[in-house]
Amino acid sequence: MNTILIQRTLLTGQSLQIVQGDITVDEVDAIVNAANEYLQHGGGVAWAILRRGGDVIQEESDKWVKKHGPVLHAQPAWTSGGDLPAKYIIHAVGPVWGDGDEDAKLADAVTGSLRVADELKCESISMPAISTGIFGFPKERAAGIIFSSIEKYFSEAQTSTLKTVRILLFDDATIQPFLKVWG
Ligand code: AR6
Repeated sequence: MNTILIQRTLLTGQSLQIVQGDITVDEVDAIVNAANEYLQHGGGVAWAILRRGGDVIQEESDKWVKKHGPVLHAQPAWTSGGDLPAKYIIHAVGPVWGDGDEDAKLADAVTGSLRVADELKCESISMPAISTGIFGFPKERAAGIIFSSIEKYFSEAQTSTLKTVRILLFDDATIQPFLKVWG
């Protein structure tokens, strides 16, 4: 079961939540996958999404890359949710720690995901701790960037269908730094 640990209402009206649990069972319009640029969902949260959501997610991902090329940080891809409760999966590519310009790339992946969710007219979205697993981004630093990018996105958006943004965290080693940065 996914549990809200803490939440607040942004100045722009959306509810921002930190939720403990498993993103693959979250009942939202869209979940974000922490993907790589070729959408080869072999490990981490991507693997968990594929396992529960079915092969159709990899098939749709392969078609996307064939059509559009490798996925850019600022322009996430999207597929159906397959067998997941979520209608859509937004495949965001975060930076690999050490590749350079990581903070800006992570911010792009977060705001890009929110923009795609708005294009898909979603009211709710869940996002994992992008880049903080296999890609090695330091967790506290990622938390600060993820929170501030979300606020910046809404403060700059003309309109948004989004009402709820859930930061969906799986493990204690990630939850603690995110709660610390939250304040
Ligand atoms: N629900 C929510 N969060 C989860 C779940 C889950 N079911 N499972 C893991 N996490 P990672 P990255 C957390 O490594 O660092 C893949 O191979 C996990 O604990 O999934 O962006 C992709 O295909 C961590 O906090 O993503 C890419 O090649 C967070 O999700 C590469 O890994 C992100 O960890 C992307 O690496």
